Amino acid sequence: MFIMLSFRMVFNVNTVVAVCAILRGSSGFDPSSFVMAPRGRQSLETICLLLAYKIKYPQNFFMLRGNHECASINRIYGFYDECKRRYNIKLWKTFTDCFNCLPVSAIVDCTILCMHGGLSPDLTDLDQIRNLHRPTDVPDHGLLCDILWSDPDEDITGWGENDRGVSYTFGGDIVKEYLRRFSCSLIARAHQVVEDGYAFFEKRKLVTIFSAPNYCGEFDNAAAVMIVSEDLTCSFKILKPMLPEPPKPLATKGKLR
Ligand SMILES: [Mn+2]
Repeated sequence: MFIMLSFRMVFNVNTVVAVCAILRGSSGFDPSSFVMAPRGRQSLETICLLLAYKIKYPQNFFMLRGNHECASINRIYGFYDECKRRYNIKLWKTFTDCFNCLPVSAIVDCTILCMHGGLSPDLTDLDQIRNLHRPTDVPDHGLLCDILWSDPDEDITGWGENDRGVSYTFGGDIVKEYLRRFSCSLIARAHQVVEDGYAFFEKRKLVTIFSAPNYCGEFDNAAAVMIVSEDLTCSFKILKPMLPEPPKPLATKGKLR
């Protein structure tokens, strides 16, 4: 918790990074990443490994909060049950305290703005994020909620209603306007399953990255990690999804002659 709080709510990263977004139990990744979202099986192993990396490499490994790093959400989506089944409820409460301290945004080399969900109509200055107090729960509306919950929508201009019933959607015009406002060139976010593991939006001004293949066993999506080189070139490492097992050939009894 103290390590989390030592990073500002929006912090700067000036190094070569790999950006991961959304891992689940049994997903592999490199240290030096942005990561989030315990969901699915073996969430405990995943989050403990991430926290261990954070303790071992505090200046090279970064974690941002996602909408599931919130007691009311992971109470429902399996993390609470996993803590209770394998350990106890007190452990879940300790994780909640830890999640309430996570920063929510990072800026790579003053250029790539990272967050889990997206933009907020309440966001005019990044200092507003810096000034959010921690520990904090995720409120059901407002700036912090939007950063963790909002989604881009290529069919709209301006702000729209979000099907999730939480936060907003935003069009490409908003992406351009906010990038100009913050003097950034790319928004990197997660929060939506994308088939190839990554998907661009608004002429490469926003990228959705998803680093868990075959998400929750319900999707056959690939996973991706974005690598940002020293000269700020972005490339992607793709982990292909596992294909469903082919049907077994029918057993034949003896051969016909
Ligand atoms: Mn999410």
